[in-house]
Amino acid sequence: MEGCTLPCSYSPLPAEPTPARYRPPKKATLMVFSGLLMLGLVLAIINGSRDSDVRANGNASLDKLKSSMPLPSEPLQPVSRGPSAGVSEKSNLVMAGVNVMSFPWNNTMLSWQRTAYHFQPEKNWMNDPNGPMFYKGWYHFFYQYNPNGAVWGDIVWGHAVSRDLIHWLHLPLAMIADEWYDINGVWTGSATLLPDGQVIMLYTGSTNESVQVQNLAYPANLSDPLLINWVKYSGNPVLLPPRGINFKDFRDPTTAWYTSDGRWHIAIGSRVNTTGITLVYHTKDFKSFELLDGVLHAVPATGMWECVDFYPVSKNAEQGLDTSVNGAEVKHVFKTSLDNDKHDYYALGTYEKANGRWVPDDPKIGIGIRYDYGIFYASKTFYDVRKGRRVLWGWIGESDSENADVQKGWASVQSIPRTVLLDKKTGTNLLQWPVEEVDSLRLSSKEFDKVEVRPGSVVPLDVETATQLDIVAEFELDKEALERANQTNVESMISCSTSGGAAGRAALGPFGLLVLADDGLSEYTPVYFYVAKGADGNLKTFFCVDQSRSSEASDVNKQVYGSSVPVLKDEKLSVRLLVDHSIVESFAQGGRTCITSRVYPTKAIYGATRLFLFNNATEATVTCSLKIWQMNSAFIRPFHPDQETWI
Ligand code: DQQ
Repeated sequence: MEGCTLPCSYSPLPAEPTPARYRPPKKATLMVFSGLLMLGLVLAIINGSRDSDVRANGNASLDKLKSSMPLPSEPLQPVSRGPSAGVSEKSNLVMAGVNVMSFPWNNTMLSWQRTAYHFQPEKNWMNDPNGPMFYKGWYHFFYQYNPNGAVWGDIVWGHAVSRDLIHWLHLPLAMIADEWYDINGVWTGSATLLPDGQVIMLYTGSTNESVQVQNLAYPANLSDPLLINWVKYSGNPVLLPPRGINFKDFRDPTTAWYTSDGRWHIAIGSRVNTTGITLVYHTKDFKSFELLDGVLHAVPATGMWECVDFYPVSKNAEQGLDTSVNGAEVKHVFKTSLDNDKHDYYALGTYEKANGRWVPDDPKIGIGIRYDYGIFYASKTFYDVRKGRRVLWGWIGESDSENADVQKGWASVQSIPRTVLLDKKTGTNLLQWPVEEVDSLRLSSKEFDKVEVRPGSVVPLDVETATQLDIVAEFELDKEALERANQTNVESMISCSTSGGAAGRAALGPFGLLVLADDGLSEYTPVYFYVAKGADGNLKTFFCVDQSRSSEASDVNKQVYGSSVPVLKDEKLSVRLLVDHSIVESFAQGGRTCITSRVYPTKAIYGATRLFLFNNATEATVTCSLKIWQMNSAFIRPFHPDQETWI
């Protein structure tokens, strides 16, 4: 075991982290520094005007729409519990430190927010996905879970199994906090399936003195396909924070990968002062580990790195790769979750076999690009040996108030699992797409062919209720308007939010869909494109979600999310949306850019939920073709032994 026995003292490490390479054990490397940067974002409150004639008129100007704000009841002052406990601030940083008025939520409204086909425990708090794997015919999903309430704390491992990644059976808790080395929390970890059939689970434990250590667990009975019972290794912990690393900055071991030196490697997130870093260890038996020299990756001013993920993607094939695959046809994805801003970032690069270095394709990439521009954190992939694909899970937190979470008795959902492939057309990003099994929930569908949406108009789409939908849409801007459009300084737009959200009008946008809307458009959430012509004559496309009018409640996040998205020559603008009550997952251009939002309407709920097209461009008419499916609910329920043949 590397490091010292607890409690131990730490010595400084070199200020400049270096790339990972093999080295003799016991070299001190990093320096301790405390302090977390919490980013407070400004709550966007945008007024509009109500126009109840919109649906009757068919086309009405979006910029006339207004939302009526309810009268405040009592002031709400969110209390941060994460940093005091070391990790996992509630994800809604937008509201942290901002005084907002709490909305008088009633049970009818809150019950509607529970999702129908996203994974959720029956009650209480959930956060990170842990140890996903496919084993003996079952997908296993573990997750960070508080069995005692709807806020983060008392963390143990929840466990569920599925035949298809959509319908789930809840199993008993896999691991509880019952040893000195995890008594303050059984935190995040990953599974490794060894070629001889062993299942290795490495996870972070928060000890009786709140030191972060790595522990080993394994199934009690490998012939049980449900892997119900887990054994914690008697020699735990298997890793202590190395000298020079703060004892609260050492967590979340990855799935291990095997290299030609005959050893398994794992990565663990940490930091040196404000530089986020990833340590790499190698091992032969998962009981004794050796720290490698340097780091896999480091980026200054990014703070603590959580839930690092490291995996290969194929440069040519449309298939996923097992975690140990490497070679000329492979790129390696490095992903980290920034504790500072609660976002996941990834970068593509090459993992050099000879020296164990990971070299980013773009030396200037820094922390990389976002997996998802909305709420999506602490994600983890696994290789699905059954279908030969890499599957990504992400924790989707709440963006309402903690009071509301306590009232409804649960908090957080998991994303629909996404396949991950390299975008072969650009070579610079990944494509994320809902696993094909979600299509099995599709019920009746409606198609709308070439709907013309004139500048400044809203068009209702008659799909009856619109709380559980799968929407596939393509948009085309009229060519004349594209040619006529003036060139602008697109760089000055910077982001979706600085271009004024869905209400900010320009020649070529915004245009898209209004989801989770009510008939009178007092509440609606635009998911939209925004095209601008740059000074060089080239078009730049943004993909955004505007939550500013999503709810009449004021104690929910009203941010505008989004980013620019590459649109290649001859590509149409395309989007897929999965709407499931309070969650909307949006995938633009085949999954090149994704935005997940949590939406908490007060009126646009149950049978009152509607769907519209809108075009707030001043010049261009937009033509849209869509196919929209009503979505069934998934079976997500407790397991009973007589259901073993289920599905
Ligand atoms: N959540 C876990 C930690 C991890 C954090 C604790 C990320 O292991 O760093 O619940 O959300």
